[in-house]
Amino acid sequence: MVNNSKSNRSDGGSIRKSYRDKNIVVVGLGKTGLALARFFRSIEARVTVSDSDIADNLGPRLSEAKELGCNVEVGGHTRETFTGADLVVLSPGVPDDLEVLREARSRGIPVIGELEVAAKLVSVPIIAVTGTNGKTTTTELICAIMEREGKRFFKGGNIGTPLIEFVMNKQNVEYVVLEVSSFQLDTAPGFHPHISVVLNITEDHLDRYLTLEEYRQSKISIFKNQDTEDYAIINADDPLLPKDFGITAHTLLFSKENPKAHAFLDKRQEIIVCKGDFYKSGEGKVGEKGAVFNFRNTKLVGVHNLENMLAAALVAFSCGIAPRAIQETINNFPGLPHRLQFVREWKKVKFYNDSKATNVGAVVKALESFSGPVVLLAGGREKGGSYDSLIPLVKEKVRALILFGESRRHIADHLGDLTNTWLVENLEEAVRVATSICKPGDVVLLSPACASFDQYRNYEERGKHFESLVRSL
Ligand code: UMA
Repeated sequence: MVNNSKSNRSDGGSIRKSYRDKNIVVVGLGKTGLALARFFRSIEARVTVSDSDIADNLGPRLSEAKELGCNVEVGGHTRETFTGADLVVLSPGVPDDLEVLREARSRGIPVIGELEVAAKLVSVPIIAVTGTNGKTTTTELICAIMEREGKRFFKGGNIGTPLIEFVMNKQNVEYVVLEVSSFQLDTAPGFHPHISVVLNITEDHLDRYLTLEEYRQSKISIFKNQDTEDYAIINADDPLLPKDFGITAHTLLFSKENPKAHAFLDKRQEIIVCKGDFYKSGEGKVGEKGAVFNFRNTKLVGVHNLENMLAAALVAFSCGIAPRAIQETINNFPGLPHRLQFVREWKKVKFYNDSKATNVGAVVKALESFSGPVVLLAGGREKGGSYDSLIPLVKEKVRALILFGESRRHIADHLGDLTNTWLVENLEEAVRVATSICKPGDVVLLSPACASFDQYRNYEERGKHFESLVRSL
């Protein structure tokens, strides 16, 4: 059971004071950079914001940074700015191996990320969710359960609102629930969540990490500051996750099949059973055998969402939340946009938007969720992973593969011989081809395995475009 006095153990006042009059360089002027600038200016630090982009593209954020009294450097990061700093704080999207950062570090100037700054100022238990896929859904599920239980919480991190915004607003909450990316973990050496969740690890971001092992180390670093009073919630089925060895926190496992796990699905894949003594002292006391939940009325599609729910249920139990709130969440959670989202049925063909599937692992999960023939639309900007894990599923389930965007030829080289394959310029053409070849009973699935940046601003824009094309059929 969570001890509510537990936190990242801050003496907020003295930490804030220690920043006063310091020269702080904030790198990146996106959502995070601007929130950092506001925070540091509010406690009278001297702030320089440095962004590699040009002023025209930074728009109102640049104006606000100036109004806050920050010095601004745009169009690149200069050595002088960094070597004159007392502290450098990075936005998550800024690679932490830039030359200017190396130079600063070599002079003993600390270089850390926003999460490191913010988490030290949080005085309630932090629940942190990471993994390659399912982070956002699991974070939302945890928050939905908390809402049903009447708990007060802040939801943020990679999901959208930087933690530093919460720190500034001083909201009165019982928990902080964070989605945490590997980028954020890399620059937060002191991060100490009370409950950490690692959902899965598959290839992603290999444009930023040299190897899968480097990426894995980044993800599992979430456990490194946890102690025996903390909880580590881990997917027992994932071969890349360390189970309990080397983890000091109380380890809770979830599994799609293993009844020895603390939460698992039974043979009908319908029921979560949570058992063990970790929740017994809480309001969620449910007896020796644990609690049974059914998915009869759920709107969640896909096996991966069952895994996400297992993890969320373990978090809830660790917080002493009553089983009722978990079952109600299973029954009512609507799913998230662009994640295996049902769009419409047209001529007995079901269309699904899974634009958020920007890596191969996510497409594997999506294909595993359908039994019938799938017309798969994939492509975009590659992140450097291998397509091999898709081979058996494409052979088994994909009746046609329609590839679009920058990566279409490369994907065709790997998967094109396995099924009927079309190469087209863009999504518009992909939908046109899909509608000309699909048959009643098929699923047409946009699950791109790639980022969207070759043709769109983000995956949301790509998903909305797909939906509008499908709705106008
Ligand atoms: N920039 C530099 N120098 C560089 C690189 C970038 O100055 O070398 C500048 C860019 O010009 C831009 C700014 O940095 O102006 C952008 O910073 P950012 O990429 O950190 O963007 P934010 O708006 O601060 O959003 C970040 C997260 N973005 C990334 O990790 C890429 C958001 O996650 C997160 O929601 C937000 O902080 C609040 O915490 C998004 C994401 O794509 C959703 N995350 C990745 C993912 O989920 O796969 C990890």
